[in-house]
Amino acid sequence: MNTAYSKLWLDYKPLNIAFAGSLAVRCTRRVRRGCTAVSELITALSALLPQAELTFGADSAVFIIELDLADYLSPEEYTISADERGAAVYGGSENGLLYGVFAYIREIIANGGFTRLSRRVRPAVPLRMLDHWDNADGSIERGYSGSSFFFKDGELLVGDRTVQYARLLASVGINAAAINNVNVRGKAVRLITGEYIPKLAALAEVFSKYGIKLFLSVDFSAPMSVGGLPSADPLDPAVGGWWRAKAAELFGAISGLGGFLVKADSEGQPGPYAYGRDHADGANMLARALKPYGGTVIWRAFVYNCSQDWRDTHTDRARAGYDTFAPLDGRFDDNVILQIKNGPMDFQVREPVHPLFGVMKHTGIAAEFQLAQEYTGQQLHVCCLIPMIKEILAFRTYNGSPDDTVLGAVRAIAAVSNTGDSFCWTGSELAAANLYGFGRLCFEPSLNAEDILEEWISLTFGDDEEVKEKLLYILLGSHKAYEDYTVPLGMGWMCKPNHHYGPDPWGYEFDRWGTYNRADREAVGIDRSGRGTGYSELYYPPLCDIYSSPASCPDELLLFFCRVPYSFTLKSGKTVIQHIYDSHFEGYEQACEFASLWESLKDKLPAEVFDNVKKRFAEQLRCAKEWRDIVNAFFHRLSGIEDEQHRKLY
Ligand code: GCV
Repeated sequence: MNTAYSKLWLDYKPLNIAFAGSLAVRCTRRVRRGCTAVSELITALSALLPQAELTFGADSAVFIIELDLADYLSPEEYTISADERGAAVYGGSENGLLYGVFAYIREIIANGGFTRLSRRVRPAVPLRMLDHWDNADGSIERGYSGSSFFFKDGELLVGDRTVQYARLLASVGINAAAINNVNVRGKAVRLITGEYIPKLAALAEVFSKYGIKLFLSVDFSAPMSVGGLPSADPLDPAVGGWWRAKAAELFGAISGLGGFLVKADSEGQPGPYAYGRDHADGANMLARALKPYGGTVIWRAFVYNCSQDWRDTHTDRARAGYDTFAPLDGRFDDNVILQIKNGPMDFQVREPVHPLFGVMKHTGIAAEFQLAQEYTGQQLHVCCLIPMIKEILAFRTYNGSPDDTVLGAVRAIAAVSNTGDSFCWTGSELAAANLYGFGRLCFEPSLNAEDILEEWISLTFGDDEEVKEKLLYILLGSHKAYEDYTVPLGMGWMCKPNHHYGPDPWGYEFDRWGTYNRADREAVGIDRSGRGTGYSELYYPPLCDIYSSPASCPDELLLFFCRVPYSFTLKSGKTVIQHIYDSHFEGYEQACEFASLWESLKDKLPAEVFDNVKKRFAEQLRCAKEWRDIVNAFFHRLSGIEDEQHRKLY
């Protein structure tokens, strides 16, 4: 494991103000001097104002930090009241206080000193989580930032880097992390055994100091693979008993354990189907084992038939999650959270919002995003996901609830982490914007994406206006550019199979994964209306009507929902084929502009950062060009229709 790491947005630099004298920090009675909030405040103040003398407990304190355990603040809530002379930060618990301290530090940096400020903030959702797909051998499934910093050769690692990671997460309000891959393989199956418990307890202790609950991905068949039982049938009393004993052992030894994350009956993972049981039977059995300890089972809704025949035009992978879980609504115990991917397929650059968010009204649900850029350029391409995440959280399901948005429906928001042991944690420095922004958005979804990104840029790169302006432009335009030069109009899945990088328009077309574009000489896209697979009917009105007709379906999702001839005219006034050509040329041009803007910042950025991202831009341009030329050639040959602008098509 690479032990060197950057501090990312927590790399505090001295403020550019003349400040001498002393700063007094007073903690009221209930705040422990050694608590994390106090130590983070001290760390920040000493770095921001290195010339100041820090003292404790003076009556005329500059900083007062106070714990409010009464009714006034909820546990993770904080208030800040500050002026030019100092601040009082209150928290509803030590965690709330910690969030308040980090928020106040951000303000000091943003304002270049102490200013008047009054703020009361509570997180919008109770569980804000990162899911690591780290394997016990140290590799990371869909990892683009090096190796795991949690595991190496079967060992669990707890060290400085773990502490720094916990700081990073807490500073943006993330309060839970599942440390291992949902595909539980190899030694990870044994993570819930005595072999790992002491290290897990040490890790959970680090996490707890930063208000982070530890989650473990578990193998549903662990009663067999670990326990030696003949079955993992969730309704078999011996199986339930085994999990109860296991929960007692784990929760007894690991304080700060949050619960289990489970991928069952999906892509080869074991699950309740083997015993004729359903997902509610499976999830509830585990939930009951965890219940006495306040534990939570996070059960994934990513379940579909991954062995489809391309000739089968009736089975629609997009329907699978809904068809499996909607009938189970109301059957899950209250400590089960059903984790639903943001779209019905698999983290494509553009998908409709998953219809399960509207229909699971009697189930605790979580939205799952993917910061790891599996289908969005693998951290070699810049692709900022924050505006998209914000848009999805604000999406209205029209399910009749007073707050009918995705945000209003969820109890948790999770994301597949984009981290690894690379020096900058996320492979590319620019990908850290996704990590930062995800946490900030989960905590305060009312913030706008632009403000969050601007905040991240200043904390990471300082206050230079040119840097801020150019990076903001790149980040905000990056998702559209990626979509344009890869798979516009909601087509999805034109990437190379398995590793999901680079273009291959028919790579998935005759494969078993249920991911088709069905492009032929006449038309492209899939009819998912009532005349086709019926998927669009899984949405409440008016969405079902909007999505079911090419005349009303938004352009950006047209080919996901509808099958149309290449000559079909979009709302933009262009034909489908012309849009495909134009977007590929424009997306590539846009990527070139981003690369040259980056080049222009050479003298304003640290050399290692500049070089790392520069190399990635070179690859992005190579790959974007390849996407442009291959996808355009593919559709040109199929449709036989010329580009109106007579650009070079291969
Ligand atoms: C962890 C996709 C990815 C898999 C991933 C899976 C999931 O299929 O390609 O690598 O497995 O999603 O979310 O479980």
